[in-house]
Amino acid sequence: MIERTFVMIKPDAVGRRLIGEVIARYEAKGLKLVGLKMQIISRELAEKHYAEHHGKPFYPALVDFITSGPTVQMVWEGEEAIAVVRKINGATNSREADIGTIRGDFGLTVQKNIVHASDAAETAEREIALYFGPGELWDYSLPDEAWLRE
Ligand code: 3AN
Repeated sequence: MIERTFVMIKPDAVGRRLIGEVIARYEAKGLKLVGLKMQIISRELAEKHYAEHHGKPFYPALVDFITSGPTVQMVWEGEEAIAVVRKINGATNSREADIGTIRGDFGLTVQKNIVHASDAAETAEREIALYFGPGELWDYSLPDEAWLRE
């Protein structure tokens, strides 16, 4: 099934000049970029985004971190895009993430783990709506799509 998923490149990866490396992984896989922006997110938005983690010990540091510098917001589309992107990203703890994944190749910590991606269809819908207005996502075709769909 063709899905859309929300991905955010976190301040550590922007600071380490890894934006291109991250985007290249999703493009090489065959996913299609349908929305893209860069912003330093407000505390209010960060708190909405991470509402499910409210009350956990790492929550205050997580909100501090995600608002500490520029981030890149994206929506990627493709066959089972939600699960595929999570696989490309690797495990939350970058030290345990498999080599070959984004976190496994570029990260060393749990919190500063390069990327965020939606973990389920409902989350993807909620997160996309949190960061993108309806006029900011693009429907378009690419000539290789027949090779990348079931
Ligand atoms: P994922 O991003 O892999 O879905 P979640 O949803 O469990 O992971 O956690 C959201 C974010 O919170 C993680 N990306 C990471 O930055 C941070 N985080 C999760 N667990 C911890 C932890 N034990 N210590 C510090 N930060 C954490």
